[in-house]
Amino acid sequence: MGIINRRFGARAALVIACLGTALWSLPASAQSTLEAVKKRDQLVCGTNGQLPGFSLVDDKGNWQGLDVDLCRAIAAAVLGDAKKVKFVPLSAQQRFQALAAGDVDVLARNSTVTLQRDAGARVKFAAINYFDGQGFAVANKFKMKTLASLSGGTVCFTRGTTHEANMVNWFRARVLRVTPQGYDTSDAMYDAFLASRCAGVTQDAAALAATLARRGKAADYTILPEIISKEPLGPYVRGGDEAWLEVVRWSHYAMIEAEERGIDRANVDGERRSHDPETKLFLGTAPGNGKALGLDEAWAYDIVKQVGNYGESFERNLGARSPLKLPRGVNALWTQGGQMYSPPLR
Ligand SMILES: N[C@@H](CCC(=O)N[C@@H](CS)C(=O)NCC(=O)O)C(=O)O
Repeated sequence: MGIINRRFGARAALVIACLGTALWSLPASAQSTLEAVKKRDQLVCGTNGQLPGFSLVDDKGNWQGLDVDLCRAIAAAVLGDAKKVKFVPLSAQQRFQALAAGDVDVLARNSTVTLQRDAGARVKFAAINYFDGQGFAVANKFKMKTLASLSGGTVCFTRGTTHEANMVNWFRARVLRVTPQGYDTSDAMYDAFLASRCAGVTQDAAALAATLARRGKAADYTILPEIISKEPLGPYVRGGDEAWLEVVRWSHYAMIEAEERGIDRANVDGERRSHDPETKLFLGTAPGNGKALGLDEAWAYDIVKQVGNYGESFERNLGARSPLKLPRGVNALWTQGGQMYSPPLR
């Protein structure tokens, strides 16, 4: 009897232990980030803070940028108010750990989607909000025209980014050599580069153009023509929280879909009176999408009304209506030869 009891006891303990694990892991996902954000009535968004066009605090303390707009869109979708966001600046090196540890609800920080970042349980990418690639800049005085001319030289990069490995591999594949010189922040990297401590500097191409312009150096430096990698940038969320991943993903898609439908901040109220069944579903005057995501049916309307569509966000942060004047390029809608595409919102 003793044995039976002990056996039973051991088995029961095991069951309880397993149950314990299940219960232990349950609150994290059951008390999902969506619920936590609603309860807190604020979204905590991990972002860059120093990158013009993507996320930067202006002189008046306002956060601006494509990544900032994405966070505002998520807050509009979840809380009905795009202003209910707290932005947390994170360095390249600390960003994924900060997300995994629960310090932020979402990471929208010019972060490249790669297999090794996405695979595994820790973090998951939700969408791609800017297709970029890695570029290089050199001082005009060196009269370099190609990336291969940097062979044998020192190139500044930011630690914790995809850039070091991409660069070393590019030179190695061509049986050339480069000496990478790492810095903890891109500010430190640019300080070193502009003080001629490296022959070249490397970063995502949009960030490179933006930072040289912001530092008033665009005229003295050349961005070399080679783009050596794919850097699809997008928001990440913690693994194991599908409901939240869907909210982040579809908030981005709603901005794309609005642009495709020609719905913007200015006309969205008029569009809300539309009798077109698809428009009604999109803007929530016909129910379904909100319920599926655990949001108010007006979630997409709130995004467009308060933040705008993807094209509006692009133009004011990176494009014609911004100091950067970057072309839409591959970030144009798929209907205009670009890669921005939203699956149907139905
Ligand atoms: N997209 C790349 C690079 C992202 C990145 O962190 N870039 C650096 C510059 S190369 C940056 O934004 N630095 C700002 C900072 O370190 O404060 C990645 O995900 O690794």
